[in-house]
Amino acid sequence: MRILLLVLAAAGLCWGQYNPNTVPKRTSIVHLFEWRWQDIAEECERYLAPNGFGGVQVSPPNENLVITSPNRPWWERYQPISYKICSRSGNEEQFKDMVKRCNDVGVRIYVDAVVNHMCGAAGGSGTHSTCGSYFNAGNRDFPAVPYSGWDFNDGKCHTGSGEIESYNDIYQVRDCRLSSLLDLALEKDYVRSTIAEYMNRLIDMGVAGFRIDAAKHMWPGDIRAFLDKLHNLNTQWFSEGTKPFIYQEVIDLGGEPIKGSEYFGNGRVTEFKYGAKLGTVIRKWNGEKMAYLKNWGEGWGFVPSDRALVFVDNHDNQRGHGAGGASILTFWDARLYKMAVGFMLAHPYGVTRVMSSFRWPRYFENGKDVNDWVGPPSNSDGSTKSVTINPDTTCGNDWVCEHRWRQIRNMVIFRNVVDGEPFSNWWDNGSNQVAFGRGNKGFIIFNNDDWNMNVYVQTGLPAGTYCDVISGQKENNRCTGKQVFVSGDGMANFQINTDAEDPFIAIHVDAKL
Ligand code: ZXY
Ligand code: CA
Repeated sequence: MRILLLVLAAAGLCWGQYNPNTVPKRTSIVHLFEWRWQDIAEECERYLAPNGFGGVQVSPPNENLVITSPNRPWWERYQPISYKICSRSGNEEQFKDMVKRCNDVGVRIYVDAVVNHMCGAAGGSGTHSTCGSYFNAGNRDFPAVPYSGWDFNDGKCHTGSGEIESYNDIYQVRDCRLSSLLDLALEKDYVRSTIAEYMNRLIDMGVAGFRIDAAKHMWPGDIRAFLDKLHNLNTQWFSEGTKPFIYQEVIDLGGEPIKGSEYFGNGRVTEFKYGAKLGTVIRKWNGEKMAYLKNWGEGWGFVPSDRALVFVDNHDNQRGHGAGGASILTFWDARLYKMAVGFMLAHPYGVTRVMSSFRWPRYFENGKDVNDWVGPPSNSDGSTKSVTINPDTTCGNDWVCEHRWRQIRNMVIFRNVVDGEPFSNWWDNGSNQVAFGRGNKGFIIFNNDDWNMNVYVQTGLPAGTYCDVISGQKENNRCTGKQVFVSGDGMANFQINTDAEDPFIAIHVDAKL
């Protein structure tokens, strides 16, 4: 019997890696989009570890095509040239130093793995890549990997253009070119092994997991094949036998034949409906109201909580295109955005990822942001600017640092405090005033209606005076924000005016005075 169980475990019955491998009581990931490795190392030590962040999703670390028309767009990093660790974020030595320093303070690193494709078919030839490696896109030649013509799907794709022409044909979506990107032949053992070797190099350095970019465009079995070749995590920081955390970017908003559920065997999937719907509700579009959030999660047709990686916005859909479209809330709509992120972090559903962006010169023409391609803050030589920290703890050089906004940072802490506690004490007014608790550890209440709120509700919390962690926080046993008085029966009075700077209040047991 014992042997049988061992065999089943070894055969991968429970292979899929759903656990982010964070240290206990650190539950959220932050995406430090386009940050340099040196800046991330500093941020782990000076900010993320002290504030209970579990890990960082980093931009693709491998060598990519340098695109100058338009001038260094953010999406050039999604056009690989080789698997050398060499990008605008830094070199291999800097990457290794970041992984070590972050792990040493208990903050995990997750790598964005771009392995469905290489650069675009029209990428040309030469050495205009971030590490100067030679390539010839026209001949499918990437000697720095190496990949050659045999390693691509040109023969397998049956559309006239070689491009994905219909998302209703699952064969096109997996075997043809996405946006002209040269599509790797992932059924080949050589390609699978080459990808696994790249990922294993990162695992051995100490990374804790991967975002699998464009997973919808790869067969689930092909992903499984390269995941099966991966090492366990580095035992310098992780216990023996720990598998890398896997979350797959599957944009499934419904209406296409490919479903996120096809990928559950490999790991978690990104639940894009989450941010699209939450944006619609908080904007009060299409007759939506916050009262409907009572059964948020699976009740809204989302994937099971233990298979979901969730976020309010991501690096793609924050630009007004991509999955979710105009409903997506971002830092540009700061007041509503903070409510959405607050709701997400208070709610038990999924593994949560907070976005941390750079500002760009957003400019709409005919409803489209013509600057949606603009890359990170950079110097005239194209190098990425460092993240500077202002005296008031905000970031400079056009780095937005949403993860440092008081309301968001304190809700990351809230989620850690209430970790494992059940969704409880839901209350709503039938409109846009809602509240809920997490067992007897935390409580949050929103007023997104156009009138003032003054209510007595059950918090589930022990009696006492609590500090609202949205308007302020507990510092030296004082409260810098509003105070909430919970009586012996758990009831408390909340007043939130419709024009409040932040129309929500959150309290938890670590902010009890
Ligand atoms: N790009 C612009 C110009 C080039 C890049 C564009 O108009 N692309 C066509 C429509 C967007 O399609 C893309 C999708 O995923 C990508 C793309 C991409 C993944 C990559 C690299 C890419 O172009 O260039 O690694 C995509 C896939 C889907 C889907 C929607 C979009 O339902 O299954 C973009 C780049 C978008 O808009 C992009 C880049 C990286 C990402 C991502 C989106 O991780 O999620
Ligand atoms: Ca593909």
